[in-house]
Amino acid sequence: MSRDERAVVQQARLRGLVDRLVAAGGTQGERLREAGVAGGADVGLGDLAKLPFTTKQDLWDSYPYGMLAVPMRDVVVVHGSSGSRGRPTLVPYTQGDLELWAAMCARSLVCAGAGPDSVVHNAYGYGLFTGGLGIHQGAIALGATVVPMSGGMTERQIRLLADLRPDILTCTPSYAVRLGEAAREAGIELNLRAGLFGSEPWSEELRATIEDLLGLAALDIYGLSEIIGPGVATECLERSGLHVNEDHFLVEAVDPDGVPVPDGVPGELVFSTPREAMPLLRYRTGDIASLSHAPCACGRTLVRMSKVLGRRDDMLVIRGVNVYPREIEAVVLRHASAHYQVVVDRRAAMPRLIVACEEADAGLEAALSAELGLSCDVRVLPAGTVPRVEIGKAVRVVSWQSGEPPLPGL
Ligand code: DLL
Repeated sequence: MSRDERAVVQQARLRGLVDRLVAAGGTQGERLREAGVAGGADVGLGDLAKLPFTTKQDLWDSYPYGMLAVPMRDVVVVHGSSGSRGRPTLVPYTQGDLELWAAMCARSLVCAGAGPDSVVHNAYGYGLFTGGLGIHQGAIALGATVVPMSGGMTERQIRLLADLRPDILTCTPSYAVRLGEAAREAGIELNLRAGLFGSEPWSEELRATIEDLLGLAALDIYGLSEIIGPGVATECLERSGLHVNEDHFLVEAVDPDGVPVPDGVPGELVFSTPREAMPLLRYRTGDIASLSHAPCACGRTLVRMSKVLGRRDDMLVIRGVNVYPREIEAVVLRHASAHYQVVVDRRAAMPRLIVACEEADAGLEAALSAELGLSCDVRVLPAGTVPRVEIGKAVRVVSWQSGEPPLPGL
């Protein structure tokens, strides 16, 4: 679709979203009225930046069902986020929301070159988390064959990777490493062509590790429960940014004051979602990335986002130096294996960074200090000490406030 054609669709959907929020009369509707908006007819696409934001706090304030905008009888399923960063967030879906979500996840799979003949080995967790069931329904909507593995039981996963010979793998990037290592140990030959890895931040260096281990094109998929789940944005085989499904999810990148930043400049991603059960206007995700309107060689005309650079709230400030976990990962993977954990030692007044890994060359410590501008302690621990995450999201950064070390042997 050309940009102009799409703008017509986007404007109609934005107006519909505003109408529904005003009619539902909740927090978002009130804020719109305070901003002088009586209905969708009052806004055009160009006015988006003047409309009020919605935040995670708004969802927490109206826990459990967030800003439900339909009668409860129209809700067919509830999902949620793990709440690893705080309280859990629950998100309701109508039948229509599920159809939209499945279509978006089907698009993501198509970005990876999947089609009706594909076999999708889906090792995202099934349950409240949106990863497993989101991709599952997308694969079915595409007419592919989905193998609903969920996370964990790695030996059985390897067996089915060998027996069913899937061409597409979907899981977190950290679990992709685990599967790749296990497949290599078992000496099995894989048939994988591409993988959609997301739900956690990951670096280009981890991409290279995964591509080498699994012999596939490792693509990034981004999403969050509040907007729909996975399928908000996906890399195509060009691997040059994630195409945002902006016909449904309007995207902006804003500075800390909420002012939109130009293309190429990192900002906080803000999405508007028309989902029926819980429509959100200008939801501040906390995720930092930049946007690009430059054309992609694949021919898709959708705006692209960079890989997520970090979260607003997980930037570490160590002795006055700002550093995102992903930047640390990029250096670590050039000098050590993918099993690492960053420990922020806060026991003294001045916090220190400890990079715990299981094998590292002699250059890691110097590289960290040169590239991050920060001296770090590198601790090489016995093999198997750094936790492998089989289910859920990898925890790459832990804090050491007092008492026992967070990893044995530190
Ligand atoms: O993680 C949805 C998802 C499932 C996306 C499977 C991709 C694949 P939540 O549990 O609500 O939803 O967590 C959303 O995870 O705000 C980001 O901080 C982070 N995140 C998701 N995808 C990526 C990614 C799912 N590709 C939160 N890169 C988001 C970096 C990501 N961070």
